[in-house]
Amino acid sequence: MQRLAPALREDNVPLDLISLIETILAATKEISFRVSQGHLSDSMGSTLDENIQGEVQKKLDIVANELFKDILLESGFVKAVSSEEEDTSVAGVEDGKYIVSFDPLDGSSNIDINSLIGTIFSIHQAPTDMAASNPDMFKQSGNHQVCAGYVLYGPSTTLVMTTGSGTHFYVLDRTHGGYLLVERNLQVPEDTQEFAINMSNQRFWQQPMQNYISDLLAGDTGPRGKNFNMRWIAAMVGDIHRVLTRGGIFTYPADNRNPEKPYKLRLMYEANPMSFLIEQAGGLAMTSQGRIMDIEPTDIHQRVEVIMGSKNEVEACLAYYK
Ligand code: AFP
Repeated sequence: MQRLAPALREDNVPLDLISLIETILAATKEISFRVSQGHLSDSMGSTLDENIQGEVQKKLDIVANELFKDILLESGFVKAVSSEEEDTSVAGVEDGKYIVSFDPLDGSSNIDINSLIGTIFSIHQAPTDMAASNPDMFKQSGNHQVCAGYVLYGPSTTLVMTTGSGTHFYVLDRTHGGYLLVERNLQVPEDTQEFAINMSNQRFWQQPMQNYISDLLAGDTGPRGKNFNMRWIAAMVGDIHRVLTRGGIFTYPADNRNPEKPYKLRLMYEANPMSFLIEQAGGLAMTSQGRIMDIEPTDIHQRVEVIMGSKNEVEACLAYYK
């Protein structure tokens, strides 16, 4: 099996970007170790703090956030970082060539129950005409990502990443401490009979999503003429990993629980990187209005509607909005 750096060189990834990716992955190895230690490490449980998103921070959220921030800012490659856990972006070096957005620990509610969690990251070129302290550098659409990926801390620690030449799948080999390529060019099957949505929010959804899910639930006697199964991991990394490996549709639709906050998932830290991975694997990544990666961000913590996965199923869902 091929190691990470030669696999990236084969895709003509620039050497400084390879070094940056290796820097990010060094931090994921430490997180992977802490996660595998579970309650033996002192990172379990909640803090008394809330992040900018209004969510209670877990200790491991903070540990992971500090680790990624420190390792990236010390690397010399990075002009600024932006994290789901930080109020605003944090400046690195003025001549850094890249900016990195990350969700240090996606699926935090799963930490204490020993279920799936992961790290999501997205890399853009740093604009040369803005200071490192300017958060506006991050207002770039997903189309401009040069790399996106996630590390899933599951029974095995897996990395799924794209630099724009397909979506590739690696596993952390603890015997030599590096990520090994196990599958090139993942392909999301075009059709599926599996969907992922938080059903407990059903009463808050807009009518098109209500109608779509109700037709899936009607099964082989309904308009879709086939049965559908449902999965919900409560960590987008886990749900998207399943979609990338065996197909499916994943959605976090708009809802009217709080009129000020119709969407849950974050554009920079969740939706854009996952969209890049899904599209590079032949799937679709949309809102009900268009491609997620076409969105021109107005805020680094912006939230967005998400409908992504198997091409034909995403199209079937979007047809309800027309
Ligand atoms: P955290 O990053 O705060 O843990 O949130 C995870 C998440 O944003 C996403 O990964 C899940 O799909 C979604 O929230 C789960 O939300 P529910 O609370 O609706 O299950």
